[in-house]
Amino acid sequence: MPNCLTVFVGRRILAPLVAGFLVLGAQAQDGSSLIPRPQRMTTGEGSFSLNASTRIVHAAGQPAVQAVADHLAGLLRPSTGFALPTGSAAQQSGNLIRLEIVSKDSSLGREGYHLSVTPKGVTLKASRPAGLFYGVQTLRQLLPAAIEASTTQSAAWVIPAVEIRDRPEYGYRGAMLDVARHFFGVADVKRFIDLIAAYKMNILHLHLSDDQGWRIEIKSWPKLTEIGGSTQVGGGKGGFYTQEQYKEIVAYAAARHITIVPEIDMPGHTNAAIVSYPELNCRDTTHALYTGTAVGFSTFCTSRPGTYKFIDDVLRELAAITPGPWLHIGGDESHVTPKADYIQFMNKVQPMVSKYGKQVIGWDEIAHANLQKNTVVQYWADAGNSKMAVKKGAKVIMSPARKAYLDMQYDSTTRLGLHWAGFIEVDNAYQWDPATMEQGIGRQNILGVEAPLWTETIITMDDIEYMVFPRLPGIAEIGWTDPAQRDWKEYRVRLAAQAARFRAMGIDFYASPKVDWKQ
Ligand code: IFG
Repeated sequence: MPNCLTVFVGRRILAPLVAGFLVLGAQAQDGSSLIPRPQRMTTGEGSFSLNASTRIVHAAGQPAVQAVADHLAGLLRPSTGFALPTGSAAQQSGNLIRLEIVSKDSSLGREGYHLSVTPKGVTLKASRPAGLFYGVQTLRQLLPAAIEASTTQSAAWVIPAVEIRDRPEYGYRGAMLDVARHFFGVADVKRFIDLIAAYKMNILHLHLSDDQGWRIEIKSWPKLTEIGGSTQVGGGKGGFYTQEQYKEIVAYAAARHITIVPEIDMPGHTNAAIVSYPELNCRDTTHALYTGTAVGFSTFCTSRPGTYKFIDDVLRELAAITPGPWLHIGGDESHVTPKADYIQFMNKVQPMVSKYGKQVIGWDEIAHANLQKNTVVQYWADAGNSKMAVKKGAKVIMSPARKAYLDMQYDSTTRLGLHWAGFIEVDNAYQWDPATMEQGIGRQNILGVEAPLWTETIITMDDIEYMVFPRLPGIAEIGWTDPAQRDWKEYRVRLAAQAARFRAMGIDFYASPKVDWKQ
C-alpha cells in the first residue's frame, strides 16, 4: 500500500510544504505505531482523507454514541480547522466517519471495536459506546501527529486504509494520582484524565487522604478539609475538592469512559484526619499537621466506637457522589496498629462499604483480614499477601512497585522521584506480564493493572508528565494487548513514533536513552 507520504508527494505539492509538513513530525502513518497494539490489524489499499466536508454520523436516538461523535469532533476540529458536523446518518453519502453500535457482535465484548478505513469512508463499530470511544483513540493515532495540536495546522489529514478488530486483555486498566502528598486542582486532574484516556485506560484511582492532607469535602466532618486540607508535603497551602468539584471530575472522567476510584486510606496514613479531629486517635492528643514524607506513624483508634461512626459518615458521603462500583479503603503501612486490631478494623469497615452499595479495594495488607466475597486486593509490595488474598477468593489488581510505580526514578540522575523499589527505566516498566510475574496469583484472578504516581516529590503538572511519560503508554499496553503480541524490541519502535504526538500534546516527557526517539 503506498503510504500517505507517497500519495502526498505524488500530488507534486511544493517541496517546502512537503518539507515543512515532514518537519511537523507527520511521518508516514501506516498504523504501525499504534499504542496499545491492536489485537488484529490488516492494511488496505489507499487512504481516506478528512476534509472540509467530512461529517461524523451515527444512528438517531443514541445519546451515548452522539457523545463519542462529539468527543471525536472535539479532538479533530482544533488542528484541522474543519467544521466536522456530527449527527444522525440521514444522508448516506459524502465524506463520512460512521459510528455504529452492533450489539449482536458479541466477539467484541464490552470494550472492543471494529474499525474499517477505506478511501470511501471510515466505519467504526462496537457493541457498546465504550468500544466506539476506544476505536476513536485508535483513529486518532492513525492520523498524523499534528492532529493533536491545539491550533490549526496545514497538513494532509490522511488516514491509511486499515481493518482493525480489537479488544482489551484486562477490564481494569488504570492509573493512580496521589493528590494528598501534593494537591492537584481540577484542571490538572482533567489533564491527567485526557492523557490516560488517549491510551485506552479506564480507571483513575484518586488517593484522597494521607498523613499530609485530606482532599475531599465531607459535609458532616468539615474540619477534615478546613484543617486537614490546609497544607501538604513541604508546607504549601494544600487544598481540597468540594463535593461539587469532585462530581465535576467524575463527570469529566465518565465522558471519557473512565471510572473514578476514590481512596480514603485507613487505619494508617491518617494524621491529617486525626489533627482535624483528635478524638480519632486513642490518646486524644492533638497532633501537628505533618509536611514531611515519613510513613507508618499514624493510626485511627480501632477500639473506639466513635471511629466507626466517623468512617461510616465518610463512606456514606463518598459513596453518594461516586457512581463507580469501588471505594478504596487503603490499609497500607499501618505500622503502629497492632495486627489483631488491624484485622478487626478491616472486618468492621468492609461491611460499611457494602452497605452503601460499593465494593472494597484495599492495598495488599488487607489480605490478613476476613475478605468479603467481592473485596479486591491491590498488589503493590508483598506477593505473599496477594497469594493469601487469592486463596481467600479475592481478585487482584497488579501494581507491583518495582514495575508500575511511576514515582520511581528512571535512574540515579532523575531529578524527581524515589528509588526504594528500584530504578524503573522505560524498558523495565514494559517488560513484565501481570499473569506470570508472581506464582500463585493466576491470570483468572487478575482484574487488571494500575500504575500509581505517588507525589512526595511531584509538585507540578510538568512533574507529573515527566514521570508518567513515556512509561504510562507501556502500562496501558500491558493492560490492553495480548501478552503474546508484546515484545520490548518491537514496542520501543512504536514508542519512538509517539514522540511527535507527545510534543503535539505538549507533554513534557522524559526522552529515555532506551528509545531512538523520532524527530
Ligand atoms: N508506599 C506507600 C505510599 C507512598 C509510596 C511512595 C503504598 C501502598 C510508598 N504505600 O505504596 O504512601 O509513600 O513510593
